[in-house]
Amino acid sequence: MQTEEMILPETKVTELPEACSHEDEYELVYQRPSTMVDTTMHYCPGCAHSLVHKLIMEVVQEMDIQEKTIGIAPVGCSVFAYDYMDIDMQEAAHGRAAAVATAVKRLMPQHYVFTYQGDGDLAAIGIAETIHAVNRGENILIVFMNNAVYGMTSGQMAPTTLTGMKTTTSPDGRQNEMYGAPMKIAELMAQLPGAYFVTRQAVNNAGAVRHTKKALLNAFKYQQQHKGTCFVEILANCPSNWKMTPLETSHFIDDEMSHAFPLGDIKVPKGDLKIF
Ligand SMILES: Cc1ncc(C[n+]2csc(CCOP(=O)(O)OP(=O)(O)O)c2C)c(N)n1
Ligand code: SF4
Ligand SMILES: [Mg+2]
Repeated sequence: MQTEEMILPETKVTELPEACSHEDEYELVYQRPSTMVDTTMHYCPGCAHSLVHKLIMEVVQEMDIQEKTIGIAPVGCSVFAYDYMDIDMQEAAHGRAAAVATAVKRLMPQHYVFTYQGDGDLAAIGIAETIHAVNRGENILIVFMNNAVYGMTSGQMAPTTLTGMKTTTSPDGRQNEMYGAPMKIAELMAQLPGAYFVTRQAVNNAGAVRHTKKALLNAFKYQQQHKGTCFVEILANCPSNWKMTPLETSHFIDDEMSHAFPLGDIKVPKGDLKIF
C-alpha cells in the first residue's frame, strides 16, 4: 500500500533551450575512439584509469588491430576494463595477468596481447609472475598503473607507496625502516634480459599524455616485430585515496611522485629515439 511518504512530488518541467545550431561550423578534434564501448565508466573523477584505457584504445584503433588484440584485466579498480575496451579480454585472478598473457600469446602468437595491472596487483601479489614473464621475454605488453595504493580496497599501502605517504594501513606515513623503500618496478624489470622496452610515463598534463600514447604505440609496434616484453609504467592519479582534488593529484605527481619514480625511458632498443 502506498504511504504518504512514498508519493513523489510532481516535477515541474521547464522548457529546454534549443540545441546549438552551429555544430557544422566546428571541426571535431577530440572524440571517443571507435574501439571503446559507449558507456558510463565507474571511475572517480580525475582517475587515470579512464584516460589510459582511452589511450590504449586509440592506439588499437590507429593500428587497426581491434580484432587481433586481447587484453588481460586485473583485480583492482580497473577490474571492469573489459566493459570499456571493445576488444577480446580475459580476467585474471589477482596478480596472475602476466601468466595468463603468456598462455594467450603462446596459443595465439599473431594476436597483440597486453596486461593492464595496478601496483597492488602487479607489484605485490603478482611480482613473481611478472618477473618471470619479463625474464622469459614473453612477447607481450605490460601496462603498469602505479597509483601508490590499493585503490579499490580503500587505499592500503602498496609496494610503491611513497616514503612518508599516509595510507589506511600506514596512518603515520610509510616508514622505510619498517616496510622497505618504495619499489622502483620499472627499473627492476629493465635489468631482466627479456625486457625490450621499459619506460615510466604519466598522464597528469597534456604533454605527459602525448608521451604515454607514444610509448604505448611503440610497445605495440615492438610486439608486431616479436621483440620481447615491453613494460610501460604509468604514474596514475587516484584523487579518492590520496584525498586530493584531481588538480592537486596532478601537482602531486609533478612535485612528489615523479621524484621518487623518475619519468622517462629506462630501457630503449639500440638505435631507437628516446621518447624523452
Ligand atoms: C587473490 C586476491 N587477493 C586479494 C584481493 C583483494 N583485492 C582486490 S583489489 C585489491 C587491490 C588492488 O590494488 P591495485 O592493484 O593497486 O589497483 P587499483 O585499485 O589501485 O587500481 C585487492 C587487494 C583479491 N581480489 N584477490
Ligand atoms: S579509487 Fe582511485 S584508482 Fe580507484 S577509481 Fe577512484 S581514483 Fe581511480
Ligand atoms: Mg593501485
